[in-house]
Amino acid sequence: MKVNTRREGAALIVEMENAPVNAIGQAMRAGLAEVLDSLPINGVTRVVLTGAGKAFAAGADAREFDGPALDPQLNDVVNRIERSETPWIAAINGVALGGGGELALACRYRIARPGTVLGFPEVNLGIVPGSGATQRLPRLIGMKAALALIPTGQAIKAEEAETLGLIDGISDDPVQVAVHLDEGSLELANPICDLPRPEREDDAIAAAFAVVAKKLPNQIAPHRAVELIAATSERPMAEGLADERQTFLDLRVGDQARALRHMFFAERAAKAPDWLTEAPAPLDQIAVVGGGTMGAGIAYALLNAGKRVVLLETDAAGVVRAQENVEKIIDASLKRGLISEAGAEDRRARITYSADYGEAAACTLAIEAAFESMDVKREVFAKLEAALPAEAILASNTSYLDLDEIAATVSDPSRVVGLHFFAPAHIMKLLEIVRGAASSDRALATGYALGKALRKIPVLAGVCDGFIGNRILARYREAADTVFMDGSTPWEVDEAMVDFGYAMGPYEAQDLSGLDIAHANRRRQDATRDPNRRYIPIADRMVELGKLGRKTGAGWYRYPGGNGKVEDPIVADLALEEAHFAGITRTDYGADEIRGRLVLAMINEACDILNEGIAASARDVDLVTVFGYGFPRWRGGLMHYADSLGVANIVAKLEELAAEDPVVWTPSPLLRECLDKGVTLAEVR
Ligand code: 3H9
Repeated sequence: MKVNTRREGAALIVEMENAPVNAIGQAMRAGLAEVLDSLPINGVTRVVLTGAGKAFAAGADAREFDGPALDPQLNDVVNRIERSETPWIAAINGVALGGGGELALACRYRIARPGTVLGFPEVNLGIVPGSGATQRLPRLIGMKAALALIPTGQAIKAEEAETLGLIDGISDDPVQVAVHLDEGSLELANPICDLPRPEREDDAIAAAFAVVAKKLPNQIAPHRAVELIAATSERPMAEGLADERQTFLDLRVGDQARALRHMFFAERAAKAPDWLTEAPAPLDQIAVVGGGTMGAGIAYALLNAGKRVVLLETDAAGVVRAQENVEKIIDASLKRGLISEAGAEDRRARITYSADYGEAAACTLAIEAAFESMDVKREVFAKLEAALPAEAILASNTSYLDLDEIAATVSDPSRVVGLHFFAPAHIMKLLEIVRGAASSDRALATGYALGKALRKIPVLAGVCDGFIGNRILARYREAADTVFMDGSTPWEVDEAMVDFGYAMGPYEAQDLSGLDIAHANRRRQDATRDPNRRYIPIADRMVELGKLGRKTGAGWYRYPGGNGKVEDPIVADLALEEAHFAGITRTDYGADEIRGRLVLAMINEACDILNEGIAASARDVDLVTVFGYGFPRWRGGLMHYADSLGVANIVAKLEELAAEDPVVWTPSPLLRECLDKGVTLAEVR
């Protein structure tokens, strides 16, 4: 990490270098301070600040945020640049984010390459900008425009930045433009600190509070960002800067910032492990089997990634349905402006629908997303084996069936791997790559390569009922049903979990996916269920009553007119009845107890999953829960949250609950291991 300088005529070119994105760490700040110390330099009339490689600077080095703030501080460097007698010009050669954008705001003049991304994404790390963006940006582009960017972390392209007045020009060679900028333009450019305070815009402030409450609920930083920007019209710059700095420092050490930082780095660490050196199968032509919701979503995700797709169905009617399902997604994407008409046509040109597996003869990967029945899978895999080249990888999207049993249906089971997508498959980022007993490294590498092509978050999982995510989900739902049977209502449970940070509670979510799906799953598990484990029959009663969720107009809630949900007293009565039959005296659980039980049930199961090696690390569980199951990102994922509670506290509460039901609540051996070793869950696995 360094700062390179060179002279070009009357310009001193200062280049920040810290591959790959020029994150601004201590050494870089020290380098910039050294340049400032060296000024004025005889014959130098301007300093041109730029970045080495493809980035200008992606912001402060977030890796430093776990320790104390080290001198020199970025805000001091930024303030000095702004006040420098030798004017600084930002030649924004590539991405300028966070502290990178703040350095640019300290300059008198800003020129960016076409298409360059600029923004202040600090809220995504649970902090507000700490080097003046909340104060300088409103002065430069107005309060309303600043409120549209900083509180949501919204990044924009150079073209829009120019329209807003955030930058002064666009050029393919910003450094040369800066070197040759006429003195007049430079002299006219005031430092932002000398600009008048922005006008107060009450409507924009109210709108910004509403947006962050809706889009980033429960998060402190976005709300504080709005407050800091709103106050710019009322107080001097120095006062605003001091408040911003203190807010940044306070938030930086807070739980939300720690959790979001953890997720930021976890997301980037989600890639093929180093031991996986085998080359993947080519991914140009891919077969998808089954054109239902999941298969159509997978096919569309592949089309988005530029692949050719053969979507296979059982018969002509299935082919028509498959095409309709893909067309629905294309239409929705067109309506939302995500793709153009030409983009839609391009996608249509790359997909073939057929009931003839022979159409897939050139495919090197097949993803089966057919009906969840072993007989169906057996038939599909036999047909795939016969039709595709011998070296093609055969993947199953099964959610619950035994991948090893599926693999055993083909003569070379090493070709088989699980690729578990989440609905809607073209939107949800998680991809569980399920490693069967025989899965070859090539099959796994193909899964990772596909994950990369689709920009998914890949997580390796072992074979068990439900893999990582659905296994945790099953315990979450079991705990919810138990709380419901023993004292609460579904809406109390949902409210408790929404307050925790989920977008919706377990009952509303089940209404969306359909109660029949979980029901079919329970029937499949009847033969293997632990007879000592308590079984809550209310969901079965719901299915008997035809209350399958939104699709039937009623599930745990009623949806009159197909719209907003209303509580259904009949559902609450079902619990009263079942509890009466079972001789249970119901208890009135408060929201804290409900939340505690549901979250602990998940943590305990996740610990077993880690202990059995089904998930490789606590970080992987965090990725699964956040990217596949809506666990609040700002809590850092299930295991990060568990560590914030403390293993000893978790064990104590589980032991208390185990007195009630030892089968469900006995602490996982992994928790005991953590206690014995005195380590956290993140440290133990
Ligand atoms: C801030 O600026 C606070 C200031 O207001 C105040 C300070 C006083 N730090 O994403 P990629 C690493 S807060 C450390 O895979 P891409 C990343 O971990 C900051 N490391 O590439 C990865 O490492 P590895 C505000 C960082 O091309 C490598 O760089 N800024 C940072 O897909 C490549 O990253 C942000 O929040 C960082 N700030 O995307 C911007 N950024 O190779 C965060 C990246 O070891 N960054 N790394 O896995 C991004 O949004 C994307 O990285 C970016 C590139 C769009 C730049």
